[in-house]
Amino acid sequence: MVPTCTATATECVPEIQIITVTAQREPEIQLLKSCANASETIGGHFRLFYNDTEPTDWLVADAYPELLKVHLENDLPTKRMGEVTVTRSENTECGATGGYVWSVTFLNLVGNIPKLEPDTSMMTGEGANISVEVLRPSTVVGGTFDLSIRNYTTVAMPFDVHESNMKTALQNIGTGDVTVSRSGPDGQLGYSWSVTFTPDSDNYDVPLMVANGTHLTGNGVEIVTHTRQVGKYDLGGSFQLYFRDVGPTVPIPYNANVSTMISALEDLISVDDVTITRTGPRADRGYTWMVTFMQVRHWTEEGCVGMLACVVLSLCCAVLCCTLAHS
Ligand SMILES: [Ca+2]
Repeated sequence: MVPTCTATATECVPEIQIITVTAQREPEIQLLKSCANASETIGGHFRLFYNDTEPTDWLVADAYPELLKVHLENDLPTKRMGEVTVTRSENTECGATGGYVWSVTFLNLVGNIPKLEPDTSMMTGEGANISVEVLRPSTVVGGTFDLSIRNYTTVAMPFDVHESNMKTALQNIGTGDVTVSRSGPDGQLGYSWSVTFTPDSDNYDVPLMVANGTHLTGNGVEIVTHTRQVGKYDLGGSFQLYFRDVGPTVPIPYNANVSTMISALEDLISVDDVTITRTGPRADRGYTWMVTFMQVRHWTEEGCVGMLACVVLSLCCAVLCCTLAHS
């Protein structure tokens, strides 16, 4: 009877690395500047549109900042404006009387924020108008980045690169087969990508990708990579054997040579003499030992030597199984 022990890599763990782009939120500030032709006096009313919604109520041309705040926050449908702060100062660049600058800070809105659009048709004073300028834009991520692995660098990829394009860019620098999934964006248009490396015997614990974000734009923009799951593939570690419920043997390395295997088995009191042939390594670094029992203790009436039983000690992503080859 010849039990055969085979150590086989059956399931491996893919490496998963995460790339994340973030930026720091910075509230947008828009300036509303009222003016008219030189030596005119500004009066009447204006109102403001935001993002094509219904406008605010009509506001007096010299509206106090508190009044503008209340109307911006409450008049616009669905209150998408969120909270704002408003300050007001005289428009010293304006030659007319009654020109003001309102500074509106959007405390809640993120991403691309449309400009407020004034309706000045009810203002008085020749040439009366309100201009809008963005003093400080809300943070949004833009630009490009690249990734390096094993000193090979991808082409530059846009800040929102589609997963299939990132897959191609990575595979073009020799990563092997990868799958990419993108999530996001967050309020600042920052995305994150999860890259899964298909493990094979040469490529499983992949070096961490290095991200270069020097061409990304946005306040405090940052790109980081980290390993979510370390890839595993190869055999390693050791195992122990029992024979006729006797054991275990000393730990036997996953790649034990014939003499190591023989002495481990013959040290069992249930085994006197075995011969072993070893084949391998296979592509997964596993070996097969064919054990022929020349003499064992306590030959049973059935004449059966029984099965080798196995205990696996940290054989990485491998299953050690004993199979009966023939009797
Ligand atoms: Ca790794």
